[in-house]
Amino acid sequence: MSESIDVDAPTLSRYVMTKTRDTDLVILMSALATSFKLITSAVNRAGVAKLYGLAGEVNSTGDDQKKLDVMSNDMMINALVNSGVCSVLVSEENEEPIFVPENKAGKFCVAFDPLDGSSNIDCNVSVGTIFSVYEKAPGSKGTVDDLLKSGAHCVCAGYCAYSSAVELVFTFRGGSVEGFCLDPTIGEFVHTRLNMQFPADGGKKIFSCNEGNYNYWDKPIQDAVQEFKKGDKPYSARYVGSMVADIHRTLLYGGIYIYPADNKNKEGKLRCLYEGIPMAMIIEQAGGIASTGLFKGKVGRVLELTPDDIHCKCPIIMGGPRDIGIVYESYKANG
Ligand code: AHM
Ligand code: MG
Repeated sequence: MSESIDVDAPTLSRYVMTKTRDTDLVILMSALATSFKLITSAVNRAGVAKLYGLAGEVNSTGDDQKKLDVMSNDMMINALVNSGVCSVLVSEENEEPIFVPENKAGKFCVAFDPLDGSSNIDCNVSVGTIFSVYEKAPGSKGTVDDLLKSGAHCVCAGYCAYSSAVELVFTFRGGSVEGFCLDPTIGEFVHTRLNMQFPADGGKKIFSCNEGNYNYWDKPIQDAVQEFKKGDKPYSARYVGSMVADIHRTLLYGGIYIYPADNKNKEGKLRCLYEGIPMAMIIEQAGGIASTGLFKGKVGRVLELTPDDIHCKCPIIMGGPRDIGIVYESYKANG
């Protein structure tokens, strides 16, 4: 029998069912996986189906919406509302939260960026979906307060990268980080990366940031980035401009990813609830560090932030001790 045919495929649903007896969580993960497959199909067919370009609307943060943004958002909302296990949905593409009708409501609240990296859509560069999941407080009918909690309350977080392959990476609270590839021949996510770990030695010497913003950064961040470029063997610069792709590479290869606060954007650019917290949970549960850098008077963890608005932003500095240490040293040196 051919070795490439797996008669015992370790699928996503099998993994989830072995990790939890919570059937609502099994249903939720299945609904999320369905939406990722639908988004994959739209992204793959974007050229032939004429899905590139603007939809003519702006989203919650004032960005122009692309046709694929809108479509991916609808795919996620439809899958999650009809799963019967969600009460509140927060999407980057919707200014207001979405409340699931009572007859379909369940215990989860999900925040997501349906298609992150929109600026890369039309030139066929990797994009991704990012999500975080919370549970309603006992007795709550489902309000935004069920989501406006620190990362310590996040029960599941992950991302799906749409690239040369489609990869889903997620973690349950307190658990390991696991990776699944979409096998197009069976239409299922298959477990391909077990217990993903941030490289213990810091991994490849890579820094990833939008250096075009250099003049807006504060001095400690400027100095740290200069430090990465010093010496005979300077770090390599790698920046896709799609957070999912940049974080996926950072998790697999190591290095540091930086989107700091700056003079123009005092809170950074990335959204706390559906970009910062889920990625921080992945990086930390894989053994890395997810810091805000200096933010609101202190240097803290992204997972300690409590969002005060569903679309609020936070600075993000993620990597291992070797490289985050260089940023911390720079804060010390600059007083
Ligand atoms: P988006 O949610 O509108 O796509 O913006 C988020 C994206 C991230 O994926 C990426 O890391 C960042 O914006 C890039 O920003 P910049 O173009 O300022 O470097
Ligand atoms: Mg986005």
